[in-house]
Amino acid sequence: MTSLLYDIALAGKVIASQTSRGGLAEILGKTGATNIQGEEVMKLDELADRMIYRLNDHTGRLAVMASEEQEDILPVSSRFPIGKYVLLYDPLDGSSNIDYNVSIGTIFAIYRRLSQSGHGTLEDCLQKGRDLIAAGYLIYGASTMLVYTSGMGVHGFTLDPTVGEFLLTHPNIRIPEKPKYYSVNQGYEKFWSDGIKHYTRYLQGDEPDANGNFLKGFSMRYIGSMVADFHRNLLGGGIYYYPADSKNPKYTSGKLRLSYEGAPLAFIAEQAGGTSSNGTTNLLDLQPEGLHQRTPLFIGNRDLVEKAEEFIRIFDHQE
Ligand code: FBP
Repeated sequence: MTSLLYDIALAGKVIASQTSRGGLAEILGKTGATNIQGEEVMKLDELADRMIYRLNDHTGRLAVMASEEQEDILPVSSRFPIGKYVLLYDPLDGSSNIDYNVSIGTIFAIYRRLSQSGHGTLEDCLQKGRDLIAAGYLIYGASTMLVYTSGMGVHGFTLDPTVGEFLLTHPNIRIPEKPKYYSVNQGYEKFWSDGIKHYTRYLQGDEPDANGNFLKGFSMRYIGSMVADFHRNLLGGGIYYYPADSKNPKYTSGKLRLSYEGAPLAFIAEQAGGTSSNGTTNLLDLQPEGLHQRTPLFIGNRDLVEKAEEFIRIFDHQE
């Protein structure tokens, strides 16, 4: 598994070498294609997707892969040995920010295969987050970082471009008990349920909880790249949420994908002392039904996530 993490780190270095050159690298803009999500594919989405696949399809470590950019599972070519691990990934998170030099990232989730032998299957890719053996993300920002967990704490590494290596800079990351931030696209407020509207006013300190307690009010920060918003809250304390909304018929059950966005970040949050929810259930306990299944998502400090569940229970009658 360590070698698999190295392969992912190498893909991250290659992607970082492109993102850091931005307009110089002819890497900005759209390809003109639309992906399975119905989203316009950015050139960097395509490059990152190809890079991660190519750097992992021949190593003999993987049985199957799945990507946000590809409709179906990605079997390992029969030309190469087939391994025991399963890799799911969002090659480029925060695509809408690529052309604006804003932090973006890559998210990955690693499972052990369930199928006995031969090519991996869809079932291998539809495992609950509780069965993750490792998960992490790369963030391409002021510096490039790799943050991961294999169930023994969360550790952050920073890419030293002078030696081309990720060096340990953030050992054993713990979400600070005292949160500072809430992160949500408040531009969509009018499309939210009552529970989410009341909860957001609670985070702003404008409304009490069920026990009549007011918060002092948190600072709102929203980059629009989940990896970057999650990373800030992981280090500074806070909650990121993307609830279901009525704005887009596609997002009535949330925008973000359970298998390669929600579950891996939920595993990291849990390992760092935080938690996650879809509004009623921990994301790690959700059984994915489809590769690109969407979910409402609340992730960060445990008490803030549990508070979200409480407001949803009270105002949206979701027992
Ligand atoms: P992708 O870029 O991988 O599709 O991820 C979804 C995402 O960009 C998140 O990173 C981000 O938090 C969210 O969507 C932004 O959505 P919106 O523009 O609706 O706020």
